[in-house]
Amino acid sequence: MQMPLNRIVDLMKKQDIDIVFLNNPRNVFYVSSYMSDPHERILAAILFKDEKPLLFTPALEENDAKKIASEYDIFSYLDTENPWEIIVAKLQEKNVPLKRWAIEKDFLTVERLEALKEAFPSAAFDFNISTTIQDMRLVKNPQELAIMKKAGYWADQALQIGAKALREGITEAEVVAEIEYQMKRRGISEMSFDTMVLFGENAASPHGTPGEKKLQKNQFVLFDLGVMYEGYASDVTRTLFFGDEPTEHQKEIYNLVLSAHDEAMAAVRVGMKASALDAVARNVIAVGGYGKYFNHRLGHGLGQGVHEFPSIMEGNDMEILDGMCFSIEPGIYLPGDVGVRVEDCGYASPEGFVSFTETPTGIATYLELIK
Ligand SMILES: [Mn+2]
Repeated sequence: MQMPLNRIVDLMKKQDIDIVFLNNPRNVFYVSSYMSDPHERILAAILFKDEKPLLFTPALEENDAKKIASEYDIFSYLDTENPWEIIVAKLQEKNVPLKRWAIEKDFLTVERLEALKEAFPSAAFDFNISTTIQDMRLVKNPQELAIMKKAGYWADQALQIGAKALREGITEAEVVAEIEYQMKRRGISEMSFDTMVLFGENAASPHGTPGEKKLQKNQFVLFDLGVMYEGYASDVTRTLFFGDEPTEHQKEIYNLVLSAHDEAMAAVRVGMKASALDAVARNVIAVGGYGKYFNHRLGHGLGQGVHEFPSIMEGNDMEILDGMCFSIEPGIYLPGDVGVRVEDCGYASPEGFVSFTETPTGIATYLELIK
């Protein structure tokens, strides 16, 4: 598969774009492999049709960037300098036509755009490269998939740590703290979102907040978590049964969610519509009598962020492509009673869905994890 930088240069030739200006750090990472959060400073990748691309970094990052973005000409600025003057001077030095610009309309601030317009008064800033990159990011290449598989491995590890921390009386917040502490000790510096651990009826809110609730026997424990690994996110949910024997009601809800999850996983085909996949899981839960308690979409895309495109939901007739990454996460939420969700993320392939996470999914998962 062609690398992102080359694909964008091809697009520039086709669309007659002279310059692509990227300053969303995720997009900069996507085209250069250099990842950084510059905060209020400027980080930019600047691409041309026939010239070596430029990477503009704060001076303190120049050496790090040189090690990674080897195909770029790297230049930088000090905090005491005006970054725009340096960028403009560098571009003028290039002596190439800079008539048509592609910019990130969802990211470039009005202030920065005005500075560019002032420096290049006869240029057109009309091409929105954000949507192009968003579409490119829908499909991951084999290297990206390999990294995401590792991110999934660490999410599985985090679930195991969480399961082992469970005991009567422990609070949700304490379990969260234990997971994140142990992950940091293992070198995972960032979770992909706030770790969620919810006990019993607290899990009936799909986006609940862990707090002081103490764990009691014979409750469900919902874990929803993920890590950032080499710039990519993982995301997994397991609902564990903590106790001796689930009630018939608990089993009914759990197994219905699990069937919806399993049937949706098995139904994934390259070329099917996202909405059709959502319908597979939704139908299982509706037939089981709990349709109105599955009150969110089946899944979301993920990659460098934990919520990207595509949305796996009713109304989205986008075709699922080979290499598209997304979650399958049906749930049933009965207010004041129980909440159950089972989630795996993976990608569509000609052989079907390939999951990034491997933690078992049955109602006895807790026992399997603490073995
Ligand atoms: Mn998710």
